[in-house]
Amino acid sequence: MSAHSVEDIKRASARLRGSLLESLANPLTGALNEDDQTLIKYHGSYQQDDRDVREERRVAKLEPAYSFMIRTRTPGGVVAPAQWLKLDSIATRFAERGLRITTRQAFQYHGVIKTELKPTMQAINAALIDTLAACGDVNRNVAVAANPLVSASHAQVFAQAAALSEHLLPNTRAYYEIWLDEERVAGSGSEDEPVYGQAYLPRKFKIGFAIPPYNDVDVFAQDLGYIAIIENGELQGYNVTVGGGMGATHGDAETYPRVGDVIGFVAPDQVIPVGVAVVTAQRDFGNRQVRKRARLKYTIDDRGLDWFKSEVERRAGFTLLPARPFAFRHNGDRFGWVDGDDGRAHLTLRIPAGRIVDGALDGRGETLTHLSGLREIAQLLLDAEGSQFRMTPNQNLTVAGVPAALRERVDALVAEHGLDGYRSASPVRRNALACVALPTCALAMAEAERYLPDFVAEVERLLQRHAIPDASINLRISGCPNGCSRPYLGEIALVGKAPGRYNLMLGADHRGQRLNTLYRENIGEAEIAAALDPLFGAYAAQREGDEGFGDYLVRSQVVSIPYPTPTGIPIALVAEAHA
Ligand code: SRM
Ligand code: SF4
Repeated sequence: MSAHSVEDIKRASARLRGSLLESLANPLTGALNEDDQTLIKYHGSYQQDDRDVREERRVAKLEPAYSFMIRTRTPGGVVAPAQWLKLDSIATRFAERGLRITTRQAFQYHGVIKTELKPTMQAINAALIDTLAACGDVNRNVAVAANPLVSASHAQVFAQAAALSEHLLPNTRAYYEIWLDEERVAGSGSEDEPVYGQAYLPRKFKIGFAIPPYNDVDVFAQDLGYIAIIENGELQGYNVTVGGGMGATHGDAETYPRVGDVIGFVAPDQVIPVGVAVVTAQRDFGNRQVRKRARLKYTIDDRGLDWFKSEVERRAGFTLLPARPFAFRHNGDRFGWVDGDDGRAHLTLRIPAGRIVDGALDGRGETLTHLSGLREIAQLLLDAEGSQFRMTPNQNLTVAGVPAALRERVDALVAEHGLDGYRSASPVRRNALACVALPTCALAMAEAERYLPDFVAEVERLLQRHAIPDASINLRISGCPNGCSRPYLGEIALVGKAPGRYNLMLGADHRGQRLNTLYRENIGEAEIAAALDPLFGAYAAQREGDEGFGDYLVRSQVVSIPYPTPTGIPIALVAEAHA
């Protein structure tokens, strides 16, 4: 790793330029200079290497098989059919393993080699999509409830989220100079960054907009969340949440997942001012000495929620009103067709672990044509005004705004290309999430995406054994404790510890409001099945009504979690949510 701290690198980078141009031009290595490996994140890319072949290349005295992951900035995960076709052709031409929908409604490309980084970036921008600030210590892709076309106020929420995303973009022209050959002009390298300053934020920052009763964005996992309050079809404003986050480090009690706190209510025209107030308060008070303690959740725990709220109100110039009641039903997706108010319909498809490929899916032998199928759907919708693809925060895909006249043809393509898995998949399979993990993620300790098919099949087998195949349990796997699949909000979660070994976490609810807790530490596949089997048996026999698995485990004291969560939602609002 670089001898320089991330804080030093940011400050010395001339607004994120560093020596990226030189690094890209160096023909002697597939890697970047060390400091540039940090800076390229702000441009939406990570240097990685193929961990499957790391050892064999080391023995052969070859440098690691370097390549780059590129992540788009697509607020709310929206792309038009014409953009879809371009993104698809980029995947086919420059990347490996197809298109990957992320847990924040972005696309990731994996396996782009250094010499093709710039043409790939240019091709993405030619599709009118950018990757600026998709990674790094800045506000990341803004997540938005996945189907904002259902009614006018849903569309309004999306528009506000997109405006906030634009407002929080860095002002630097570095991105355009490096990737799009924009000419350097006077002032270049010292652009004014009123939101970020020259050191950007202490750490990554995430924002999500939820529309009850669905909590598909897992709003309580966001640094800053907006819960839309819609009454009689009219958007009234938002409850604001602060301080959510998943990341933790095994064995380090100073780090932990945390659900956000609701701090009050704002009107629609206060969305940007309150957002800027929260971001700049974190910029000025976040921990810049210890990166592991630099997220907003720790700033709030270290200084107190009341202090943070006053600081936000002082910066925003107004007082937050008391939070309004809301009720979440589920943090998964709604699969199948949903009718919009305007006669158009929206079809949500299950995409296993978000990976869209032609060929064999990681971890499974079966050959798929999902990439081709979605290409044909995009071609069909090219001239259908207002039709869109919308990625969900659960790695699935909504084909949105389909005119009634095209619905049958969409259904036919979905069936022809095996995209109709959502119809037959068990509820547990439909809602399962897994982060990327191996072979690309440098931080992975165990498999996640590649293990998901086997693990889901095992859970299905156990549920079948207890005659509850339709139990709707939300299940998540992460290859390490960083929590990219938001595992601590899973009713069942595996968090990677070492190859083939996981911490088994249990007891979250299925509304994304309560964190789970450690049930068994560092166990392998057989022990996980052995631990779950009796719990499923007891759940089958003792559950009350439509009680969720996590709620059952808490009620029956199999796991002990204070409810409401210690840092969580005001009791009055939880009571309302359960009414
Ligand atoms: Fe993540 C780091 C993948 C959503 C918490 N995450 C990484 C890196 C970049 C690994 C690295 O730093 O070298 C992973 C790249 C893997 C690869 O090969 O592609 C990675 N994170 C992902 C994605 C692709 C997971 C997925 O399977 O979909 C998601 C991309 C989201 C996006 O489009 O922007 C992704 N990451 C999340 C989420 C979920 C969310 O945001 O809703 C979290 C938990 C929420 C949070 O931030 O607290 C998350 N990722 C982390 C962390 C822990 C941060 C922390 O506070 O400690 C890291 C490690 C870090 O930042 O040091 C990390
Ligand atoms: Fe990688 Fe860990 Fe995130 Fe999975 S949870 S993608 S293993 S950083």
